[in-house]
Amino acid sequence: MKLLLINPVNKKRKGFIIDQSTRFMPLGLGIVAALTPAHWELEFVDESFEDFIFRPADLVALTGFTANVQRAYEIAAMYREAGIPTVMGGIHASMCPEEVMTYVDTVVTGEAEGAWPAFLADFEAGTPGRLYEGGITDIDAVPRVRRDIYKYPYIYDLVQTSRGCPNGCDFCSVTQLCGKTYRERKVEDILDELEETTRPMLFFVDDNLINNKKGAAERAISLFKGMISRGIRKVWFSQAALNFADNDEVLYWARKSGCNMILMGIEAETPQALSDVRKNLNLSRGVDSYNRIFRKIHRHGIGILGFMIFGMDSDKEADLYARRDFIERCSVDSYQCTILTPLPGTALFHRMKAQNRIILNDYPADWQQYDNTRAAITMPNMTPGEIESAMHEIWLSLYNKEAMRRKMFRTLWNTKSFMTAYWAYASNHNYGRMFFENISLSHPDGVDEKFEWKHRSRSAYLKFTDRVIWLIYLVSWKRMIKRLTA
Ligand code: B12
Ligand code: SF4
Repeated sequence: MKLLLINPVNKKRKGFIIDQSTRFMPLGLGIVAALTPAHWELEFVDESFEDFIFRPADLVALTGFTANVQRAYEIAAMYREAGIPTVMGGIHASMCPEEVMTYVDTVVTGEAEGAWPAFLADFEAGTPGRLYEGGITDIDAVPRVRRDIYKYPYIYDLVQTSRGCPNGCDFCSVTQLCGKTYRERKVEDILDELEETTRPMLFFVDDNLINNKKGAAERAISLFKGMISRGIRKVWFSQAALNFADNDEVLYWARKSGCNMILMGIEAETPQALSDVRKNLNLSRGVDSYNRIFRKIHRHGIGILGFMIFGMDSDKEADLYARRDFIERCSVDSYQCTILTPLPGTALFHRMKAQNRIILNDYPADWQQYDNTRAAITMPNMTPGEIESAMHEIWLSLYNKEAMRRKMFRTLWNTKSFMTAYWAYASNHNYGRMFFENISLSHPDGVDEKFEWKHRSRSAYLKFTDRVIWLIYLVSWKRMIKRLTA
């Protein structure tokens, strides 16, 4: 019996995966593979690397973000036409099971651990059901990810050390998908898994690496120390909240074990905008704490990738530009600047639906636009056209080469780390690619593929900093790459 595992990718929105460094292994399918008995032959296809073409199988399993689901349905249609059964799980299937069921034979909601074995047993017995609810799994029952399926040249290994989040922010589906309590894997088990990883880069995909449970900081420290004592040498990244900076020992050991950058939900710089999206975590710390926190993290050589949201209910055009100015001024090193989007299953989605404010509502076709770069809802103070065109200007001003260079040199100054400065710079390029997908060609003053202004001659600043970068390269780059790949 052959099981085909597929990660579909939206054909219209490929900006984020143009660069190899932003093609990530779908960890969920590695878990599905691990839960599948050995008598099944497995084949995995990731559309971030190759366009899918039909290939024979006995069962086809799909995963999918909302923005990719239309493509999942196209692939499922090929197989249904050929009479081959299809099953889909993951975030979109969990939030919209009724819709998904019209396109595939079986839907699995929630975590695969609680449903996949039962589904496969029914399938093998010739009696597969239409819907299986995996719910929330006992964290000790999570199997080791089958990493042998990831045959593509991903740059990062992905590892998850915990699941869940109690915060339930308005725009986020994590609490609905992963539950309200943090479930933590045992440190020894994580270290064993880390020893199986092969890539020099590592991304801990936890939503909050240092959660608010008692002992979370000690757990993190023992993980980082364990990485060092077992000789697990990685350059790593993770998501965390503002409390990441609370404990100097955490920061010290994080850096020592290879932490390069922390991805953090900053969202906004004013209490009003934060309370619009119920970002209570940041409200409780206060927006005045941001810079102190960033400085503390920087002192350990670690960079900050700030997630920022534009288009809160109270936002007027001037507020969007004020947020842009805050990003330029504050010391976040890399920035993801998205438009508030009502992802299905979130509190925001339900509220917007009840208020009849969703304008991208021709489902499933419109799901393709739910990648946080489009105005999907109406706003009290701006029209969708106004917010989109303001965002185009904001993206152009933040992700052109001069702006990104300025940030890079500031990162270098703040962290004293070339590696951190380089990754922050590279991440900004990656986000630039994602945001410019719609606009760089059409905008009269847009930027070219090198992120430089199309109709302006190269600035003296760029010419000068090119030389500086070249010098840095000569002195330290090769040494660093060698150390990284040793
Ligand atoms: C890591 C991560 C990323 C990474 C890597 C993504 C990747 N390819 O893996 C990066 C940083 C690139 C990323 C980017 C984005 N992300 Co993201 N990301 C996550 C995060 C934090 C963890 C995902 C993960 O690996 N989990 C661990 C695995 C094991 O869990 P899992 O995939 O859910 O799989 C389990 C179940 O879902 C199920 N399952 C999954 N697939 C299947 C298939 C079958 C057949 C079955 C039976 C079961 C099953 O079983 C698995 C095991 O229990 C989630 C939040 C979260 N906690 O889920 C957000 C999340 C998935 N991201 C989200 C979003 C919106 C984005 C962005 C669009 C944001 C943006 N604008 O930048 C981009 C999209 C970029 C792109 N074009 O791909 C949303 C998706 C919401 C939605 N409805 O689509 C989430 C849920 C966060 C949120 N805000 O709500 N993301
Ligand atoms: S945004 Fe972060 S803190 Fe808020 S619910 Fe999602 S994962 Fe939790």
